[in-house]
Amino acid sequence: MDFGLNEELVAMKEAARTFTEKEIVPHADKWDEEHHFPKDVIKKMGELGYFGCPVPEDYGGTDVGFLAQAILCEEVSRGSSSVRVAFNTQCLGTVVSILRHGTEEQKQKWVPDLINAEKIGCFAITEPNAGSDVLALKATAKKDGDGYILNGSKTWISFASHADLAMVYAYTDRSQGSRGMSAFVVDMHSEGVSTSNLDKLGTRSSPTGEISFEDVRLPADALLGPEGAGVKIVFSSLNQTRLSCASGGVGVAQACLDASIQYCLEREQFGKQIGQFQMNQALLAEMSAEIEAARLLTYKAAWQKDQGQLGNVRETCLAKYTAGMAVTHCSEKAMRILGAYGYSTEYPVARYYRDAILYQIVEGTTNVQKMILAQDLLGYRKANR
Ligand code: GRA
Repeated sequence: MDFGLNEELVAMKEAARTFTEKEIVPHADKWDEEHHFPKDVIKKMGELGYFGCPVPEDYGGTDVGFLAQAILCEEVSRGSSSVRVAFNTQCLGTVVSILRHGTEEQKQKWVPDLINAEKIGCFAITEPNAGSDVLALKATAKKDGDGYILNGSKTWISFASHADLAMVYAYTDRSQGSRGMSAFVVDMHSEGVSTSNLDKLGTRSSPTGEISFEDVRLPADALLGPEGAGVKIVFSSLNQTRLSCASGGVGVAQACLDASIQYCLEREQFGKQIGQFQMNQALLAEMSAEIEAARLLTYKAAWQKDQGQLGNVRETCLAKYTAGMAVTHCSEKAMRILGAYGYSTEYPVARYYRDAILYQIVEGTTNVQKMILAQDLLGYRKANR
């Protein structure tokens, strides 16, 4: 067992930290305030290969793996939780499924543009009445000649209003239950597609919206995998996107700890640095323990994926759950250490606090992660596939 990162990973981590410090950190609060989507920065990340880590070189990737991507994702998230979302839209929630289930033509057609961020991606699972209960989604894709006609409404879709391509899940045959769901790659510029933006508490430079599909004509090659494979594709895709939530949570938690340490060393009260007070010391120590645990679980889940275990639902849930808890605890502790300055918009801690809670909601709530883990422990439903 080796807990050290190799030289290549250390160099990538340092380069990502420098990139984040230069391109993201100075602007992140302003972008958040203005609800600005930093598409140019996402494009730069695409050009640097950030989204192509688990992608073979034949499709324009760097093939350095999931662990490498998790490390980059943590560093980026340390600067902006909003920018982190691009790891899912450009790779884990789109490209990884296309690589696993697509034909050679489909891979060539979509993968290079998504990982370069030449095209913006999104993935559309959630509907107004289908959140945790994915199988309750209502969108339909009816066979029409060679292709399909897509109808339905999706909501809470990251990057919806900027997306060129969407992974869309819809029923092709309701009578088949879960086996009647199919996955499609939809050109978002097709006739009948419209989007609208939603407002939210945090992660405000990652636009989130609704998508309406009204009699959208899909060509035959929009179907990913065979008809009916949608349920397998969606759950295995969530098992990859949850990895970026885990590393994203670790990144924001680390940003909370960094800001807390800095403030503890700067601020003086009662004639000494506030870092001298044991109650503040306890908060820092607790934060670092939770972050380290979440980071190790995240590295483990990513490492397993690099060994080919893309069905490691249990370990990915453990990482996502632990990181989600760590980041919310750390953001609250940072707020307590910074006091009124934490609550003010002068320091980024207020943004971390607003962004943190998302990690307990998105890509399967904390309760869903617990359900998956407990059902596996009890032998009711095996998590790893
Ligand atoms: O036996 P079968 O053929 O009916 O298939 C079942 C099962 O074998 C079927 O799905 C299959 N399956 C899987 N296949 C491959 C289940 N898990 C996997 C897997 N990992 N790989 C139905 O399975 P089931 O166990 O009966 O499902 P269920 O009881 O309906 O649901 C279980 C559960 C609650 C855990 C699941 O639905 C779940 O994970 N829900 C959470 C959904 C979620 O994470 N939603 C987030 C949506 S995306 C998002 O938030 C992003 C938004 C922001 C953004 O755009 O970034």
